[in-house]
Amino acid sequence: MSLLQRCLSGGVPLRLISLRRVRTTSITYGSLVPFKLSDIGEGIAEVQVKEWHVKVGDRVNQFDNICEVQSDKAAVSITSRYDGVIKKLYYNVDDVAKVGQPLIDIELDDDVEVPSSIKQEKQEPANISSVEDSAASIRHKHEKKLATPAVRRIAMESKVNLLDVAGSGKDGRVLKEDVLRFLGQISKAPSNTSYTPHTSSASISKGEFQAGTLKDDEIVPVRGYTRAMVKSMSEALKIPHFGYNDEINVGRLVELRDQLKHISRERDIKMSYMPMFIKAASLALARFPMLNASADEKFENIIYKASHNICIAMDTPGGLVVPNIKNCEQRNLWEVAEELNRLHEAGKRQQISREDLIGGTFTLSNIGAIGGTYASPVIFPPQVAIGAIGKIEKLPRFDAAGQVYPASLVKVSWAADHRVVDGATMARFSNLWKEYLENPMLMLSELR
Ligand code: CAO
Repeated sequence: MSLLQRCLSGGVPLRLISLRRVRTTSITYGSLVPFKLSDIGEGIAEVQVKEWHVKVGDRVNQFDNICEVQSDKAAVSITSRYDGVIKKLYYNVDDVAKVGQPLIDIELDDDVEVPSSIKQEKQEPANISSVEDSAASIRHKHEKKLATPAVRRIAMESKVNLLDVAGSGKDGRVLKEDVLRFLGQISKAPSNTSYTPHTSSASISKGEFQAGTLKDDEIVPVRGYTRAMVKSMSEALKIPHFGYNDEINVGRLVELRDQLKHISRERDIKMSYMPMFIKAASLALARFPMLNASADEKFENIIYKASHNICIAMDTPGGLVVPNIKNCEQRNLWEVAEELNRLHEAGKRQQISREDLIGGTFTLSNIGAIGGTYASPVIFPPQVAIGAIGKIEKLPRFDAAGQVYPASLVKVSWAADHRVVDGATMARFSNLWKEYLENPMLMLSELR
């Protein structure tokens, strides 16, 4: 059956066919095809292999998940372009794979008609059609249930449609036990064995070890998010930093958050302090757009950005990553919280997309979620300002009547590019941000 016939008979979604602009030929293969790592775009030349979903000998179909890779910009799922049997994996987990080089060898099914791009691929490195393919693969991730070939086989043999099965694995991946649970062969309660991120290299990259486990020197390759940190922080060294610190009384903010707790449960959106810090920053940036800005390369113009794409420094198993919440100026508190929840969950799985990492205009770093009072944050180029928030603490302060009372206080440490922002501007911005947080009703009254 041709690919087009399979498509019309429902075997392959038509939408994907149009995405991939597949050209078919009548050539049949029973031969070994090297599946090359496609050009992922953005000038990415290499990626780190994070996880294999297949092994040698596995049968795969088009669009089955092959592996997860991580560049210094984003995590990407690679899916198969072919039906066939895996004959070779070129890399181990944590190896660096080069774009345009073979990732796996697949022995194609004998009776398969193949897109002409396969024929080309045997002679040429990854090209533009590969970009289309990888785009289709990524889109496909959202349109089809993820499962390994082995699980697909169990589902097929049991006549179970995977779309009907709730996946408890990473990204909703359907695991063997999900199918068995669906068939009533194991108990209903999901097991605790659902996806746990790969942590061996992650714990190393985060510099935290079990006490006494390091007996010899360990060489740790600089990979993934840490590579991006090397680049951006080296660039940041060129920026003359100006620092400014203040103390905020967040007593009313703590009350507000307590009041929102039951709605938070109802809506299933975690409302931490962070969305409030972010929203207050966006409101203040509307009055101080020079802090939501970047300079052009020769420093001849400063571009004030209309969108408040506020970056959040995020501590993840893979290290520091700084995704951003787009258009905070248009979102209410719950919408900011929802986006933060989404990014936080993706960060825990090291699955933050490229789209979430690009285009940031201003950064907040809530180091107080871990601890500490003050920090000296480093600007995230090409931005011009960053704020680090310390831990909320109960400390004695005087009220208006001169009486000591337990105040909920948090310290903020700002850093700004002194070529663009002067100290007085930074202080005025900080005062306004502080006012919104000390009087949350003022902040809420300004929300659209
Ligand atoms: N003071 C006191 N408590 C705080 C706090 C603060 N500044 N910030 C967060 N908390 C509390 C939260 O309210 C939450 O408590 P509950 O479970 O009772 O609600 C708990 O700490 C955990 O918060 P969280 O981390 O899940 O959520 P968040 O939205 O506050 O923060 C994120 C999200 C991603 C910013 C945070 O998890 C994080 O990664 N922070 C580290 C940032 C970092 O590494 N900065 C350094 C950059 S330079 O290397």
